[in-house]
Amino acid sequence: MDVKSEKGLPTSEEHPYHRRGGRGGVTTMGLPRPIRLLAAATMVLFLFLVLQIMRSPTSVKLPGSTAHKYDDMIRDPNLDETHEPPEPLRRVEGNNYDADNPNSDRINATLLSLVRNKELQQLVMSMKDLERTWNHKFNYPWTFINDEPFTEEFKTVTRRHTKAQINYLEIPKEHWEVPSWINLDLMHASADILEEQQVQYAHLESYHQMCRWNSGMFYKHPGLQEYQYYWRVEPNVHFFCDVDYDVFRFMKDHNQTYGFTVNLYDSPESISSLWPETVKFLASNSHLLHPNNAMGWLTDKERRPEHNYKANGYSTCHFWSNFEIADMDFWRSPAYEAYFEHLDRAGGFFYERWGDAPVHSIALGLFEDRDRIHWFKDIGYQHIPFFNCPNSPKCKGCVKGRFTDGEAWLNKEDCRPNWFKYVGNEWDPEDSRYGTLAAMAAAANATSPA
Ligand SMILES: Nc1nc2c(ncn2[C@@H]2O[C@H](COP(=O)(O)OP(=O)(O)OP(=O)(O)O)[C@@H](O)[C@H]2O)c(=O)[nH]1
Ligand SMILES: [Mg+2]
Repeated sequence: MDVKSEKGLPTSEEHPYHRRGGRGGVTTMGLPRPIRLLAAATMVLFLFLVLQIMRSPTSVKLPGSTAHKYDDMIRDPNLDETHEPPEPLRRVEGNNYDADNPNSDRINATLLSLVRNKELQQLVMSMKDLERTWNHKFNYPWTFINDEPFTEEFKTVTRRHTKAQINYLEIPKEHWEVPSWINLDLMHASADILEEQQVQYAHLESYHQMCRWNSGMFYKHPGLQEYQYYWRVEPNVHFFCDVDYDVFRFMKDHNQTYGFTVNLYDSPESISSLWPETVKFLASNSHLLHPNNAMGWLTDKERRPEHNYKANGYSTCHFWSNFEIADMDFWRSPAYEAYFEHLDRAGGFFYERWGDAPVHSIALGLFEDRDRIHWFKDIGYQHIPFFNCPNSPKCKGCVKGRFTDGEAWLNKEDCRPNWFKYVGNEWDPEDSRYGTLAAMAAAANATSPA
């Protein structure tokens, strides 16, 4: 712009800045045209960047400060390069994990799937992914459970997809049926109200039964008593990353109770009295609260105040339980048993639509040491419509850092920032929780029998 501007500002030649010129006293007008164009483009780019930083919704990170680092999580931590968690990690060496090795290094753990005969094809998809990425190396047994007998076709087809042992179990009627103290008229009337509030599956009785069973029954099955750890697998889920260590040994060696991949907000309408019932339970059982609990994560009302309000004090944040790698000793503990019993008697599995995800998550957040809850960041996972997709050369088939492939508003459902804020991110070297896993492994090592 070498001409006089309409506002009467001096031309570039007259303007004091230009007259002063750059290094060596060369004026801008003295530079060749391509250099001037380059300078102008650099200036525009600089202004654009300044504008972007000023428009950014989060506060600028201060070095070493993690306090509000994840408030809005403009950058998904799954974009950071992801490696394996810390040692000790058990790997395949020779035949130590062969399916037919009677003295293998496997521990008492199983892949576990509640599934219907009609979901065979979807289950096979899940099996193929998990066998390809992990279990063909470690050969942990599969356990399929159903409220009806499995068909021969189901058995024949599933056997084709693994070298590992398979258990086919049927759920005892008394574990599955609607309990005697539930008033069926009230249950149907409540389902009408839930449906008006757009709560999914409100009238689907089996869905309520499934949620109750997953909350407080599955680990009581006689066929599971020999197992301590399980990896829950649903039909129609996907696994994207090669995992080259024994995840069950990882849980044991690092003193971990529960592992998740996705952390979400729940529909508050489906659980309006879950937190009030929990508070009632705590009133007479406060001694069960773990000193290092995750109460802040459970009760946050800053991020989605309306959720906390509608759920009467609960943030609704939960571990998405269609993926769980966990220690059943926690569910089998007197503390959890008492809590489940209280909830079961209150009736919310049928008068509302309490899910096993918020029930498990609240129990873990209250009664377990929060440092014994692990984010399996390195396990690429999808259950429609959400993902956990890390940035690692071991992963194929998902987009790193993508949380959902559904509508954009679904991104709001991600509750990880809340988890990071109150509990921390064990994978982030700048985070106070970094190194926890190594410390837990040292503690487990110190207490394990020689
Ligand atoms: N055997 C049996 N399994 C069930 C029943 N209802 C649900 N399941 C299983 O329980 C798990 C959860 O059920 P889903 O229908 O996937 O529930 P969801 O994940 O909340 O819902 P989607 O988003 O539709 O997948 C799956 O492994 C199902 O196969 C049932 O009545 N009988
Ligand atoms: Mg499902």
